[in-house]
Amino acid sequence: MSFPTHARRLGAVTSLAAMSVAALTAAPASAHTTLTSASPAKDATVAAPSEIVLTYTDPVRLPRVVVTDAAKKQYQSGSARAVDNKVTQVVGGGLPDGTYTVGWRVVSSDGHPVEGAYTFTVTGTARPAAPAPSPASPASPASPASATSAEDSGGSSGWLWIGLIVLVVVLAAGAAGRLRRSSAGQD
Ligand SMILES: [Cu+2]
Repeated sequence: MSFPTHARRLGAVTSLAAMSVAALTAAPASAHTTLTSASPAKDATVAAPSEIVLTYTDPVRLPRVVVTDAAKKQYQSGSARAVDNKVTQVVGGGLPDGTYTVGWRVVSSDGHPVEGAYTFTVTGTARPAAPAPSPASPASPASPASATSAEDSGGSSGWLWIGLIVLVVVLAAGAAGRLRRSSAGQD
């Protein structure tokens, strides 16, 4: 007697639950934010950027941006900042030429996390080859330094030479003395 009533009520509750689940999943989906534009843009070829700017359809919170090259090396510097619907991520150093992946994750205004990734290419980066002429100037003081070290290492042979010169001087003095004596004897 009470069983069919209970069953009917259970059926009603179940269908109501199913409807509300459908409503919950359908309604917030439209409120999910999406990435509308990015700088550098998706698939763009650009000079090395100093920052990544991501623009969304709605205000976002708790942004996280990771910039990686083909070798998975990361280039983001510090944390991403979110102001309204814009996320800014500073990129450390100059990006060498290559293809980079921007991986991002934000929390929508409806509380749902949204994430995505895209790539862009850097080309024509001014190489840090500019300091190349400067190694030439430290190189010139380096050569006298290596010359003195060469003299230092030849120290033992230097004493040998001094001894040899002293010997030559003594012999020459003796020869001069003999010459002087012999020439004096001739006078
Ligand atoms: Cu959502």
